[in-house]
Amino acid sequence: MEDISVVIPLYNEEESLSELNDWIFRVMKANHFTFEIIYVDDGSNDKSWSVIQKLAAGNPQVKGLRFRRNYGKSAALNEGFKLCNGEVVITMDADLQDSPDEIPGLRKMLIENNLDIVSGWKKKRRDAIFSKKIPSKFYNWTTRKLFRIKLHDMNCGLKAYRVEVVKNIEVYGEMHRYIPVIAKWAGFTKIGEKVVVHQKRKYGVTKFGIDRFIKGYLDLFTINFVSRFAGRPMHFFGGLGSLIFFVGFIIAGYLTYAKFFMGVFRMTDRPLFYFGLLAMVLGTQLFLAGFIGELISKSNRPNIKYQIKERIGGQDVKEKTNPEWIKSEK
Ligand SMILES: Nc1nc2c(ncn2[C@@H]2O[C@H](COP(=O)(O)OP(=O)(O)O)[C@@H](O)[C@H]2O)c(=O)[nH]1
Ligand SMILES: [Mg+2]
Repeated sequence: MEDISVVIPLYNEEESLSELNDWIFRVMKANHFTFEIIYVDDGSNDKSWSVIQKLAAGNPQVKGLRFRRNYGKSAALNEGFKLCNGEVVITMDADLQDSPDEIPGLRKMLIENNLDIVSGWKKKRRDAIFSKKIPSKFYNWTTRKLFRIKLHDMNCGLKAYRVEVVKNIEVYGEMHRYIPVIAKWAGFTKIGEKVVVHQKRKYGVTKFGIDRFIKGYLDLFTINFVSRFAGRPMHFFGGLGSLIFFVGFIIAGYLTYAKFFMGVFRMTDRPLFYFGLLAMVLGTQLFLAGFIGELISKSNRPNIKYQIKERIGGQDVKEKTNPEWIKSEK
């Protein structure tokens, strides 16, 4: 088992890779760490993969994984994590914006404070102010409030994990932005933060443009919603649906009463009539959505992974055969 696994997701970073690789080697050698570097090339269409092949030649520490097409940073991290052999897993960006010099400090903090995750904090961020810094402040604030995780820089690429953490979480979609949240649900709650240096992008261009605002923002809702209601959609849709239906029903009841006992005949002239109608239809729809959601989540149940921290004896029994005496009974 190595001391450190470095996982590097990348997309079109041919110019940065060998400089980054040399730098990591220097840091590891200087600190006498045993290590591996796992590059995950996410369907780059530049020469990134052939650079990685060259770096790997004669260096057993260098490992690589290449996707056939671009799946996104989350998928790359997820698959990279599966390969890790180290006790401590470091993730970092490939574009030289994160400094390998931070690795020993992150590892030290993780081990000495017995943490699950140490997340980097780009306190002095060397990026564009309007497209990166301000939106990022906003995201981090929202995420902090929503999930009660005290991190200033949730989406920092530079992080250190205990290996157990990365082996037990699933990062998919665009969820790499919220790994500390995912880890927290899985029960890895000891999350620390360390200020790290951040550098200007030296080569190439940023891969996360304007669309990341929209995606990131929607993911925030998804992650919040899924965390609360994925296993019980009826509690959300059914509850809301019943409530709205009930309001509509009361309105319809009142209008009916008005018609027969108060002599108000032209119900369809009243806005309230349409409102009541709409509420009842909408409520029924929501209720049905909850019901369908429930059926879907039931049929997916076996996929839910419950986190088991330790075991003493006992194993999952996959198959169960009837004992002898049942057969002999007839
Ligand atoms: N695997 C993978 N990595 C990506 C993708 N897009 C960006 N990256 C990597 O994620 C890191 C951060 O991306 P970057 O464009 O620098 O984002 P920025 O620092 O927020 O501007 C870099 O190492 C990129 O190569 C992608 O689609 N897939
Ligand atoms: Mg970058």
